[in-house]
Formats: sequence, structure tokens, C-alpha cells
Amino acid sequence: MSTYHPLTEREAIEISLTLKELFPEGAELTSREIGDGNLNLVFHISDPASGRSIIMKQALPYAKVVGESWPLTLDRARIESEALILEGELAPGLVPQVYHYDAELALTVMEDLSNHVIMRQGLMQNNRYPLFAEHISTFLAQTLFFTSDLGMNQQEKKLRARNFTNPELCKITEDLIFDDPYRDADTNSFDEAIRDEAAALWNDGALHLEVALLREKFLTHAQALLHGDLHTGSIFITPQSTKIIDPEFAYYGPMGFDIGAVIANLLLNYTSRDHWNSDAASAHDYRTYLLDSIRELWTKFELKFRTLWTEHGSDRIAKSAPGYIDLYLQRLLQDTIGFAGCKIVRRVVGLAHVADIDKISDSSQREHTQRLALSIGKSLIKLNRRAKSIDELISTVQTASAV
Ligand code: SR1
Ligand code: MG
Repeated sequence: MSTYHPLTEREAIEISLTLKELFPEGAELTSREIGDGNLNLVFHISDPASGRSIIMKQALPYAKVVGESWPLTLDRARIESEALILEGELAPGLVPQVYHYDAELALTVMEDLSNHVIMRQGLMQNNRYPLFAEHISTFLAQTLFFTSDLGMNQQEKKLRARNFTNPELCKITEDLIFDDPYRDADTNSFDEAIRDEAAALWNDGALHLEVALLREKFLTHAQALLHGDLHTGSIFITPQSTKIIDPEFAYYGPMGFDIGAVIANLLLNYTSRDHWNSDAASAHDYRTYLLDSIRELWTKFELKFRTLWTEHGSDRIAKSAPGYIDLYLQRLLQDTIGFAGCKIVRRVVGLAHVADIDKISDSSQREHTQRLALSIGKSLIKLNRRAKSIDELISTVQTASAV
């Protein structure tokens, strides 16, 4: 067994050759480090002769996006591999297959999805994904329902929550999403042109109240096993297939945090359409496509969740109490809208932005996009506890865009 150290491309090949049945005997493998995320090394290992390939992901003991000054637990590799295996059981075909996990080296070997694209890039290239809402609503309904007190044994759930206790990764979220954007924090990062917007965030007491309530939910509401970082960079996609990757932030938290993350990232792309589309009419069309996808995502999620509740609900009184399911879903929608707003705000003024907006080269167009994103984010945060339907989210976005 090797002691932990960051692997070289050569070592990644040597480890791959020891893993039985992944490659033919004596294969001449190639290896490339392709990690472009914030935290990990990712090796693409392939055998040109057989056409087989795998991904080897290794956690670094610090946050790559900041450097060695920000230490980070290697246990997140265990959490990620165990979450992927569980998600694969609950939502077959919607996550990569895990071939191997090495605790000492903090690495997971998994299916290569190079025939897919990262959804964020796909959206920036104006692609459309007609099955996305169907797939992601299945993933969300299955993983959230069957890891919650509604859909599994409630004593086993407590033990599972213990296994997925993820304090260091949760702290990243607690700071970067639910605190730093609302004060003049060192970690914040924003264009000088929108300093007035940042200062407005720091001084908006009504907004702070909503963020504090959402933060409280993130800290205390162990509702279901979340993916924990479900942005469009954590989704590999083609028009036919969707694969959710990277659940290293997995922990027991409020369901709306995952649903809100997906919606937020579709909306971040929505704000940037004037840059990615070639003319105003196609930008408008694409924005409509994104809003339709959000409505379809929630509608399908709700339908699937209700069906699971009726057919597989394990909590007697939850199943029989009149009106409980409706109230549950209404509160879940409200959480979803609030968390979506928080996720948007952090990607504009906090640490770690999104390429959809940051890659806009024209500074005045980028500034306009950032202001729009903040307006939508703040409006959703302020809407959250009052919302009764997904249409209110859509109309809030449209109203913010019309100004
Ligand atoms: C220090 S990590 C910054 C961000 O990258 C991850 O994808 C999470 O979203 C985290 O907040
Ligand atoms: Mg990630």
C-alpha cells in the first residue's frame, strides 16, 4: 500500500495496471492530468489499442483553487466514492460507475465520460438537452426521497447521516455561500465595476434575515443525503444522457439545496445569453428554453416525488396526515427558490465564479450580466418564504430581466 502523495501521470498508469480487468494484460497506457475544478487532480487514463479508458480522481490535501494555505480533508474522497455508489443504486444510469476506491491515496477510479460534455460548456455552446429535465428530476426525486425519513428506515438514516458527516466541506459552503457575500470578506472576488452592488449586499438587512434563515436550514436540517455541489460543472451531458459527478460535498442537509443549485446554474447561464448567442432573437429563444427547462424540472420532480411518497412512503403519519404532502412540497419549493438565489449571488461576488459570466470579454456586457444575476439572486432570496408555485420563480426572473 502506498502512503498518500499527489500522483504523477506515470504513477496513475502504474496503479491502473494493477487494477484487474480494467485493461488488457500488458496494455500500453497513456495518462493526462485534466483536472480543471477547484479541488482535485483528475487523470484520464487510456489504452489506445483497446479503446478502453478510465478516470482516476485524487483528492489533494488542500483547496487547489486557493493553494496549500487552505488545508482540506482527504476524507472527501471516501464521501464522494460512497455517495456515487449509493446514487448509482438509487438512480441507475445517472452517475458514473465506480471501479475502485483507495482510502490511503484518496483516489476513486471510475467510468470515463469523455463522450459527454460538461453541461456548463454545452450551454455556453448553445446546445440544448431535451432529456435533461427528465433525467435530473429522476436523480433528485430518487436520491432525495430514498435517503430521507420519508423513504428509508429512520434509524438507518441516522447512521447513514453519521457516515456522511462532512464538516470541512460544509464549512466551505457555510462561509462562501451563506456568509462572505454579505460582508466585506477577504475571500470575496468581484469586478470593481460592481462594487456598489457588493456594498448593497453587505448592507441589506432584509436580505440578511432571509440568508440567515436559509443558512440555519443548511446547518441544521438533515433532511436527505445531498449531492451538495450540484452545479452545471458537476453534470456530464449529451442530448441522450445525463451523468451527475463530483458529490464530494455530500452530507445530510435540506433537499432544496440540491434542486436550487441546478436551477441557479441554469439561471446564471440565462443571464449571460446576450454574449453566447449571436443575436437578440436567438438569445431570447435560448432564455425561453432555459426557463421552460426549470419549470419542467420542478414539475417532473414534484410528480415523481409525490408518486414515491404514495407508493414507497415509510412514515405512517406523514403518509396519512391530510395536507402534509402538499405542505412538504410547498416548503421544499420555497427552500429551492431561496437556495437558488444564494447560489447565484455567491457566483458573482464570492470566491469561485462561473465561466458563463467570467468568460464574457466585453466589460460592459459582463457588468450588465453580473448586475442582472445579482438582481435575480436577491429577488429569489426575498421571494422564498412567500412562494406558492414555480411560476412565481419564473415571473420573478422575467421581471428582474425586464428592468
Ligand atoms: C474552495 S472550493 C470553491 C467552490 O468549488 C466547489 O465546486 C464548491 O462550489 C465550492 O464552493
Ligand atoms: Mg466539484
